[in-house]
Amino acid sequence: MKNFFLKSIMIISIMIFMSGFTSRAAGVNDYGTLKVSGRYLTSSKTGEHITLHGVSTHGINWDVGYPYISKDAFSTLKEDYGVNAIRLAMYTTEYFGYCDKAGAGETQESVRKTLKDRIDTGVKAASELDMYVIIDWHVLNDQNPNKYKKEAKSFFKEMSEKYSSYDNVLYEICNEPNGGTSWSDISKYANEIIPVIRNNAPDAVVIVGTPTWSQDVDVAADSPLSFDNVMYTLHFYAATHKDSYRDKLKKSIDKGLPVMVTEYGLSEASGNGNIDTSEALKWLDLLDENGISYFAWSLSNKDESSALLKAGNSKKSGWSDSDLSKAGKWVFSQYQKRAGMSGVEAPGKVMGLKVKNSKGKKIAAKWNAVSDADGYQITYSTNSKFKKSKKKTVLNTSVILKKLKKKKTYYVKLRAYKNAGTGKKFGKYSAVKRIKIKK
Ligand code: IDC
Repeated sequence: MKNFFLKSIMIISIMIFMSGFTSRAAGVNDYGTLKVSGRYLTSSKTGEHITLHGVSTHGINWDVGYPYISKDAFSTLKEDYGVNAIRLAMYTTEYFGYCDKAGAGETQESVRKTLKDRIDTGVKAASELDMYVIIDWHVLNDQNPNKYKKEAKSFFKEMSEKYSSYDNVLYEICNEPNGGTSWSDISKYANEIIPVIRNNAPDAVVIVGTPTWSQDVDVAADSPLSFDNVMYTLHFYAATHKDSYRDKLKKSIDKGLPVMVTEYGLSEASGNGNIDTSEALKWLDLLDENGISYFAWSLSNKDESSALLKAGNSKKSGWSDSDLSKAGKWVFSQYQKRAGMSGVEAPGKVMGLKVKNSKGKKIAAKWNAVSDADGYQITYSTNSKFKKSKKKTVLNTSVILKKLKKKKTYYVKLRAYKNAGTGKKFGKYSAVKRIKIKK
């Protein structure tokens, strides 16, 4: 009997160890701060080359952007699709951006506070999920980053101070200079902003936009900045930007420029219109061959073809295929492939979920085993739509949920998963059970 007990403990410990080892997407915990070495992003812990397969929010000042800044949304991106980084795009002008006049009932201070709170939610969610995150000063309509240089300085001073102890934050100091802004204009701006960031966060990677909506990496390659740990931005929209733009990238690669694609779309440059998956594939192949990181524009349900969710889709996390736009399906299946998640069949649906309220504000849940599962993810909330839900990963077919609120009704659902590459492949959710906490 004693022997059996010891053996079970050993087996369980090995299982727990292995699950921790194989099911966690390799991320910030493994790699630590990122560092630019030659053309590559590398891990300061292991020295490995790292590529980020990320998603950009739409503008975090837009109502089609900020609702997706949450731990639930980011964890869906990570676990279901193999995404390992997020870009928080904060417009400087347009739609009550950071440097715009405030709308009715707001002051510029209150607008800025709201935007900074959203960034904070995003940075913390990414950090808890072991994901990298870019804080993007989204210059677009304002064209020349020098226009709001003073604001940029104080913004990046504050951000780099606030997140100086975070090892997952990267700073993108000007999204897309345009309107004739030259590389020398951008360099002047960067030479003032980078020291401000470095003063607080000496090791943080800084990403610098390039002329003509961040297309001219070849121009930047001719006279790169004198700072270490800097990357240069290239953006492409596959239905508009094709061979001639890839040639610019190739030139910059030949000159050894560290490039990051902090934005790309399958659509036309407008963010709408046709989507071109065959050009997009040529791009991703070229980026992969050269170890370049990329972020898809955008995590939004706006009615435009670059949006990754279907127009008007109401789900804010936990998407399934039918919630994704054409672009979303394509982008996420590419990411799953690269994360080694494809080719793994989803496990079956969980049946027979039973819940009961055990003493001490707890729920005891059990269910039938799914034969091909590596584990289960249980989700519970006091809200029937699972808003503000909690999640727990379990290896057995039962669990006790603790620290619940007395007299509240809880909703519980569950799905099985199989480990797949750096993520998990989930099966369908069980039926939802509800239970009131009395004891
Ligand atoms: C687009 C959005 C669109 C919005 C427009 C203007 O998709 O909903 O109306 O901006 O604010 C970029 C920009 C990025 C653009 C995107 C598509 O960085 O802000 O988003 N794009 O046009 N550069 C090239 C394309």
